[in-house]
Amino acid sequence: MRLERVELLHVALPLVTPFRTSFGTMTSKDTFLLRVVTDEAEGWSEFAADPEPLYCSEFVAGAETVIRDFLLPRVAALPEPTTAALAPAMAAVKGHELAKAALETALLDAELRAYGMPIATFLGSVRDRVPAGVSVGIKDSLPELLDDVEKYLDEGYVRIKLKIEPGWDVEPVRAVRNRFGDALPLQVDANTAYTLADAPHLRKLDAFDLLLIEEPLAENNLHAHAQLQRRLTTPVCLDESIHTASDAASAIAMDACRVINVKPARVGGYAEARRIHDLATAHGVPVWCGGMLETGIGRAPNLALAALPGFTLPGDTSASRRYFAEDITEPFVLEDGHLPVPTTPGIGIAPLPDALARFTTATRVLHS
Ligand code: OSB
Ligand code: MG
Repeated sequence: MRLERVELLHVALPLVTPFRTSFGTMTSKDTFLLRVVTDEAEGWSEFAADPEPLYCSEFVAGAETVIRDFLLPRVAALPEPTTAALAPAMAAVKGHELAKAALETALLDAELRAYGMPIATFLGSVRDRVPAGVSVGIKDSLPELLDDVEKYLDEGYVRIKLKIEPGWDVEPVRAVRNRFGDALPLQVDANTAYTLADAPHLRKLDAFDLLLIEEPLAENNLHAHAQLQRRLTTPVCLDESIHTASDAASAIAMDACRVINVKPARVGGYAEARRIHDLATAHGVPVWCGGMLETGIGRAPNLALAALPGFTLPGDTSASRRYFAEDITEPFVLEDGHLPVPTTPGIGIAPLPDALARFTTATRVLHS
């Protein structure tokens, strides 16, 4: 496979409703897509983070620079830019997992298309559809939250995740439990908003039989998460703190988490995501597939990953209309609480030319 061209397309898609978390409020998905052209096939990917480094340290303009100046030159210098060769070639560049994931996934898409192989087959997926959960943002009032949760349950979502922060935690969880009952699969995500001093308060959540509490403490503080886990019966789940399979190994060894949110972008791509799945599964630690409000380009391969056998908890892989009135691809539609795993070669989806033209704000040729 010879790399002939790499394009970076800035896109901006309005969200159907603002999404508020402990780190900020998003009203649109502003990111970039990568399009690679090889002598055998074309491939697509989506950068998962945002214009501002609030969820993680990476951000759109930074990732564009890192890909253009540091990652792509190393990849273009490879005699054969196969997916397997990519991570070793990029390893000298520290961190920047989301930027690396974008480049690796676009080339993986092209490589798999050249082989005629769906990503689900490549990864070892065992299901043709996956149960869909939904991540519900912080609201201005409890009635507003209950209305939103009710709407999502009516649509068929099988699990609810509530975003929490100090001042919006025990009461919203109590309100949702009171209204929708103890059988509802329910979990919370703090996006690093608490400290160990909040442990007595967070213990109050133990009364509500939550599936997990996601990233309650500072990013990368495995020791603090392990100390918190000792004081909670609710399983701690890590998101932001897991950047590599090695992080996952440390976290499991320290009992810093009993569940892992696997976001392929956050861990440098699908190869590393599968390693984390394998490692966690070998330790009896359940994993689930997180989300970053992706367009269909990022969502399609995530659905394939979520169909691996160790993904035993519903993910944040919601239907396209939960995010966008119009997506950049054919939309993913919820059916009986599930989304289909793409079956065509590569990531199994591509932008619709019309929608792409309308949502693209700038195009840059990075390599030709
Ligand atoms: O912490 O999981 C998170 C969205 C953007 C950034 C971080 C997170 C999220 C979500 C929503 O919780 C996941 C989704 O629906 O894509
Ligand atoms: Mg999270």
